[in-house]
Amino acid sequence: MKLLVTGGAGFIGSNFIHYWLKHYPEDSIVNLDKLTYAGHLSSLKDVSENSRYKFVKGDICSQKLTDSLMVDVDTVVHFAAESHVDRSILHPSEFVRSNVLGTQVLLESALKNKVKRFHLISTDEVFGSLPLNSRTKFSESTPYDPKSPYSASKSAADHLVRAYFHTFGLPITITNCSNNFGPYQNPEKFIPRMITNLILNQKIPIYGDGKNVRDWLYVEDHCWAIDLIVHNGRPGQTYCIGGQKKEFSNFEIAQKIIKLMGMDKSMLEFVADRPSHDRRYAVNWSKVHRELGWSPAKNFDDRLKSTVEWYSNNKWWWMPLKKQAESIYRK
Ligand code: NAD
Ligand code: TDX
Repeated sequence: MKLLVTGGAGFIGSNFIHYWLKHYPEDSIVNLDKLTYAGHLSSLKDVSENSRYKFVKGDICSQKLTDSLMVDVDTVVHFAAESHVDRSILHPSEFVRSNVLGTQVLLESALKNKVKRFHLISTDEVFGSLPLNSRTKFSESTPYDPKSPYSASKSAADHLVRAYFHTFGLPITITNCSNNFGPYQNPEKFIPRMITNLILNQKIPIYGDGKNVRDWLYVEDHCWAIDLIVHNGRPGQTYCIGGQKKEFSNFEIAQKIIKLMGMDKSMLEFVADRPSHDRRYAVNWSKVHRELGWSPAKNFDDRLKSTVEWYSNNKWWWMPLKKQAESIYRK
């Protein structure tokens, strides 16, 4: 396969590029990334000299550029987006530009160049929020009900991608996945923020009452799900990907991290809540399990432990990003 990966210098995209080059020695990848504050070539240091990998710095909103890059690829895996909910509350317009317009520009190029598969990475946040203490989960048939400018922009992208399937027959697939965690995640996000704060002996801030629940998906498990869907998923279909068997609140996760790092509860601090803070996400991933045999390879506690180890052993990667990551929270 010849892949165009967008947003490959970000968290999930860089993990995906590592994964794909390792598992598919015949394939080549072009990585198109604008290198916003969230894109880091340091995440791709190990593969930068690989002859099957090429980096192009550029914007997915540039039709001329995306047209030219798609001439020679058969598969598009589209990660590029503004991805941070807190930032979307401060600056919504960039979310509409990259997440909505950027996706439509890519779809146009994919159609012109007759790509064999256009895969969009979307989020479970498009489905809104679930009540605490309920057993309900998001699935492929859950109605859209986005609550933040981020999730609204991702919803619009999902609708556009499906419209290109119905209207023009473009062979698309979409994954709506839950919260990812693992190596190379920006320290502005919850799990890496907690770990890196503790390494620096700083308190860890919990929004509101700490009872909010997320469905945590280890990034490598997510890459495997995308792999299965890009190869064997049915065109036009959406697949929900989640990682959790047992649910944990943000407070419980913070306590697990504190324990893994040998610290005590005095490092926890409750702070003001995020506006319109979605209460609970939970994903029913039975479709991808049933059709393609996917399930998370290890349990959450093992994955959390290896994530703590990765951040402890790779300060060179996150330390230069930490100051900027924290500055967003002072606004
Ligand atoms: P990220 O913020 O770490 O990386 C995004 C990447 O996209 C960056 O490298 C950035 O430079 C690039 N980018 C942004 N705008 C661009 C543009 N206009 N042109 C070219 N490149 C651009 O994001 P992530 O956490 O890796 O998320 C990847 C995708 O997965 C996103 O679409 C996000 O909505 C989705 N997603 C993420 C999570 C999660 O937990 N991280 C969960 C569900 C879905
Ligand atoms: O300091 C914090 N304290 C805190 O309590 C931060 C940064 C977050 N939180 C809470 C808010 C959420 O309930 O932790 C939870 C996770 O927060 P984020 O890491 O910001 O993720 P979330 O808002 O859930 O969105 C993420 O998952 C879905 C990704 O950033 C999105 O790109 C993805 O679509």
